[in-house]
Amino acid sequence: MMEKWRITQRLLRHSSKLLFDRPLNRSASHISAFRFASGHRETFVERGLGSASSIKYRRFGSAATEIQRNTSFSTLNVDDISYFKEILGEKNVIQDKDVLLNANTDWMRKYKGSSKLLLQPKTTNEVSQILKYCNSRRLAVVPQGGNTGLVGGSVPVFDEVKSCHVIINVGSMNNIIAFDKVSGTLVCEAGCILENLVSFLDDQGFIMPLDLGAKGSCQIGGNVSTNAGGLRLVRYGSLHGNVLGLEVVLANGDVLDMLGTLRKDNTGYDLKHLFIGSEGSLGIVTKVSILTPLKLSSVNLAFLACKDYFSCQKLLLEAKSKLGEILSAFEFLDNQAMDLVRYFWLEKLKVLNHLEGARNPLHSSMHNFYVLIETTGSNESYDREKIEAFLLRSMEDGLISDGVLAQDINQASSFWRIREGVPEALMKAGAVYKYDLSLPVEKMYDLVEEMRLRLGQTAKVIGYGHLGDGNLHLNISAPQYNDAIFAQIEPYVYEWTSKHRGSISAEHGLGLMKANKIFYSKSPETVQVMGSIKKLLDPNGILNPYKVLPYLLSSYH
Ligand code: FAD
Ligand code: 2HG
Ligand code: ZN
Repeated sequence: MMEKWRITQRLLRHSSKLLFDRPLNRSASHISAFRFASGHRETFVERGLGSASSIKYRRFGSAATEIQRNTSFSTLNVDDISYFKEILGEKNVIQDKDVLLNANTDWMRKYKGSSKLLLQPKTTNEVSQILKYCNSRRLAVVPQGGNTGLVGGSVPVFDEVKSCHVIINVGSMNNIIAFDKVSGTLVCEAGCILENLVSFLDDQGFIMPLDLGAKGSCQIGGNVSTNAGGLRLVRYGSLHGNVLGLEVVLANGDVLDMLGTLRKDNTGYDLKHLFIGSEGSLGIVTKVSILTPLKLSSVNLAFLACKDYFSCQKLLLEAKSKLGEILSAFEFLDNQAMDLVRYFWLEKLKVLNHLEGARNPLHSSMHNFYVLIETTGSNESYDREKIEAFLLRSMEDGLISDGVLAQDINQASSFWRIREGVPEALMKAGAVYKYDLSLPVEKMYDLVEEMRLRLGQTAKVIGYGHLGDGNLHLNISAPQYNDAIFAQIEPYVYEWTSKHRGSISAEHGLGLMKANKIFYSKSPETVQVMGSIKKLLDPNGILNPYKVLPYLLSSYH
């Protein structure tokens, strides 16, 4: 059996390298190059509602969001622009149409606002002055980071008639403030791009405790504000555990200095947690202090095939018990996801004239499921032996039908590229209805199968995600957004998730997409307390309106 395993490795090493090699240092352009390529459908509906000003709402197929404009916001005027220019300087007050088009459109091209103003502050003091001013003028504000969010939280909602939204991006606040090697504590400004922090830490012999496919564009402030999960949460835990401190500017301009670097601090309420995952609805994160793990020398990555979902589950249990402390990622994708990503790469390679050798890393044409298992430890021979013994045993037990262990870092990167390429492939494939669910692992894939039965041939149902964390990314891909398809999906997916005591947002947040769906995962009493906190910290409701909380709790007329 070991021989079969080794032969598989030899066979596959070559073919996978041909197709999936990528530069090790993925730059921001890796993400942004494909950002605005797929089309989207949008409809505008205008209705007069008696005495209120006419209410206009935008409906984007799958978003199908119908919200009422908060009429208490002011309209942006020339005096406002002059004030912003005075405090930020001309070049940081952006009115350029092309730049604004990007800032108004989300990564999926599904949500689109039409704000006329993007502000790029360079210091906390500037953020404070902007917010103080916007609050006194009742100008709505959308905090934006790398704009890679997947729930419509990072772009404005209204503005076609009445220009009242100001986009604030702290991307120019991108300095590393301090790094302490003994404790592994990094303190930096919120606009630092995640991948730049990874590179900085790499030189110091450390890593970031989070990793995600959007690392080339997303900012640490955005990561904190969404409580991003990602590929290594199974090992390093969530940002609620890793973030040691924050500096946050409140709606009224007050600066909350909670930028501690201590592991332990039980002096009353730990308010930073309110801002982790609050999606820009309570304040703007300007600085972050985060605990970073040491970079360990031995990393192994296996790309495996499983015949059914039950085997994936058993493999997870086995990996937890046999790989124990060295397990650092456990991801899965089904054959529909693999198909999509393979097609996507084929198309790209066709363009590049490199079609030869195009296939997935496992030589037989198709398997039902694929699993990536990564280990990270400090002893190369011991770790290698451990993972090889685990793989051999799992093959003998029939949990793995085929597999390959990466032979070098380039090959490992090429395997990750397949997994990380799924969102991009989905975005390129047409319309996508995206659901990010926390569910008990044993139930998780039942939903994918049920959705396939419900939708028949009308759409492709794709299941993949962070199996090690019980996080399913259910994606439904169709040529175009279509109300009939949408009616088959919602509210069914949310009801199903709620029935199984899951969460309708495992890691992407609620944004605009799910602000009104919060009750599927939170009790009315809990949501009421959230509303009270929102009102306390942002009494005029200027911060990221229409997002996160149901409309009536976040807008006060
Ligand atoms: P944005 O998209 O700009 O904003 C997201 C939200 O945070 C918005 O509500 C915004 O108002 C708010 N915000 C941004 N910056 C600030 C700030 N400084 N202060 C206050 N509020 C702020 N997510 C995961 O959790 N795990 C994944 O594995 C993952 N993989 C992804 C892969 C791809 C290819 C893509 C496109 C996205 C992925 N995401 C993933 C989603 C997204 O990248 C994360 O949510 C990320 O953390 C968003 O960071 P950002 O800087 O782009 O924030
Ligand atoms: C990932 O894990 C991201 O790749 C995106 O969270 C998930 O596309 C999605 O649904
Ligand atoms: Zn994810």
